[in-house]
Amino acid sequence: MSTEYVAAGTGSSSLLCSTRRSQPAPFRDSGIVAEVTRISILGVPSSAASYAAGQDLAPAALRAAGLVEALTASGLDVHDHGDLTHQVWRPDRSHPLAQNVGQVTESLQELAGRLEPLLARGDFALILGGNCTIALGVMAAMRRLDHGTSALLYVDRHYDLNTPESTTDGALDWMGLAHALALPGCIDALADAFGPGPLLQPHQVAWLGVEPLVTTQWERDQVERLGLNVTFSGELTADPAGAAMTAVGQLPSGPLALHIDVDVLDFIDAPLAENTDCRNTGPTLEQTFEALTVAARERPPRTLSIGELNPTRCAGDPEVLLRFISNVVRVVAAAAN
Ligand SMILES: [Mn+2]
Repeated sequence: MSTEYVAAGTGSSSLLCSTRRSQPAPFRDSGIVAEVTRISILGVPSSAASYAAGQDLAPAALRAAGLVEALTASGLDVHDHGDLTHQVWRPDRSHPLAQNVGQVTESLQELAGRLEPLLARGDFALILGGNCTIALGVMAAMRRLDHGTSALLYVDRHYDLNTPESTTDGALDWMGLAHALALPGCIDALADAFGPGPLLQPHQVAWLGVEPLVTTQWERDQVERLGLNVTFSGELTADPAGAAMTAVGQLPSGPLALHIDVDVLDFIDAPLAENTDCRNTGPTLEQTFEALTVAARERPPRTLSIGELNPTRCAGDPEVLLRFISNVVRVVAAAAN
């Protein structure tokens, strides 16, 4: 397929350089200059779990808009490992309620396999999706590390707890955490793809930014039944730092993964997400990344994964990609120092 529309908004990386802060990220106030953590970047250019093609173009769009240069310029030791297998969504008429489940599973296994050695040597990993299902590949790699009970701060407008039985659209990108928890009705091939038992126990996840109006009854029933940790969109918008502290405080103390679905953002403030329903609701880009930065300072994470960014959405507002990159740099710097 043509990737021509990737170029939208990518010609102004010089603007990023002029607006980005020029000082290196400050070290923690211990008075000791810490060793800079190596930052490893992996792209997962897949839209197989989407409603349509588009998210597969996000890693290239972020790089073209200057992501790597912005991280390097902030004093970080950055290693870009390139992209995993490119997958473009197409209708899967053999599995209408779990579209492209084979491709999705292969992509996540590939991600887990590539990520594990990077995490094992102590790198911080920045994973550029792709779909929100990448969080499963990240948590699979974290589990293989065996560094204690890992934790996932999942920043998303949705719970992603649907199953092929709870909805009719067949898009796996809002079924990922259902499969991580191995909820009833999930596809075994995906739920069992990372080894025995559920990939995650309910207490290992804290949701931040959920909008109750877009949850399904099935999802609300699971939240109630399992006693899941949820901090809602209204709380995130009213007090980003407080909401982040609440969510992090709910998690076990092992290695932490941060994940953001950009559909948590008010689409009019930051038109980045595949989902265009989030207009004039939800936190701004700056509020959301304030929360992520506070979380990263409170408990330095091992990974940050980005899901559901469709670069065609900001073709008319290319600067939003530069704002997004500046904020990603802020979180990575907070995590790495
Ligand atoms: Mn979402």
